[in-house]
Amino acid sequence: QEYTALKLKVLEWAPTAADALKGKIPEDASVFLCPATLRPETMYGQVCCFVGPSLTYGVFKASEKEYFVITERAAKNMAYQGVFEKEGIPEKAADIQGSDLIGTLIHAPLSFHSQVRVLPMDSVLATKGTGVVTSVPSDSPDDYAMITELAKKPEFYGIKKEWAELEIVPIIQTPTSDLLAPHLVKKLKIASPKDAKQLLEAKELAYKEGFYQGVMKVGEFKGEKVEVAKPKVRDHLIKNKDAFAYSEPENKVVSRSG
Ligand code: ZZB
Repeated sequence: QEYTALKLKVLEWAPTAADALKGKIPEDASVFLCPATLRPETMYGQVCCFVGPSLTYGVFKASEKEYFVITERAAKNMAYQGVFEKEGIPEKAADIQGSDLIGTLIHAPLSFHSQVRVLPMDSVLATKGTGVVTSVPSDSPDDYAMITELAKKPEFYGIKKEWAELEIVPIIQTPTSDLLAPHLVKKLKIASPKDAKQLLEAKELAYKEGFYQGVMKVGEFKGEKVEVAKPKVRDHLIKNKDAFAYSEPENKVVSRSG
């Protein structure tokens, strides 16, 4: 899997994260949450960034001045892909629990909402991507279901309601909708993030319709087909150093080789 890993710069740590990281990262370094995405063209619509509250993340040194928050597994893969200044073994500055990251304020490149929060999603897999997921509810049914749930029960999730209420702006037009994910969630009668089977179906439909029939409604490549715009947005992000290429070994090369 060839992902685009985004760099969401930390602007202000949640108090729990600040405590956990105290003295472990140089004062003058930038720290980024790095979600892996297959949909770089949707980055205009980011409204938050999900982490698994029960997952453990590492803060890894990418260079003298840059640190990445990702899973250990992703860091090991990246260390062999020339992502870090030092090849081979990733250098970990600290561990941090997903739950401690909730509420951290980050910068989301390209998004209408340039500042978004880190929010919890239980279904984030430790075994996929970087364990960090940027949220685009206009075009990802999973994200729409989760953000709706968070806005409904902010106390239960230990967040502020307004963190989950950023406007969902249409970014891609398809024959059926310019807000494809909300449309599919309604159509398939998905009531919560627990409706896993229907969400999987919605995701497959959204991928197909978005990719083959979508047209960009916003951004530098407005009016272009998604198929055409996707690599252009990706290149633009990478050129600006707001993202980098990250590929995932299909069949668990890392665990097999130890
Ligand atoms: C932003 C985005 C916008 C995504 C969209 C999708 C969509 P897949 O599709 O299952 O092969 N993702 C990445 N890592 C994880 C993880 N560890 N746990 C759970 N979800 C994860 O996986 C690729 C997509 O799943 C990624 O692309 C990411 O969400 C999420 F409009 O990033 B995506 C129709 C989907 N639309």
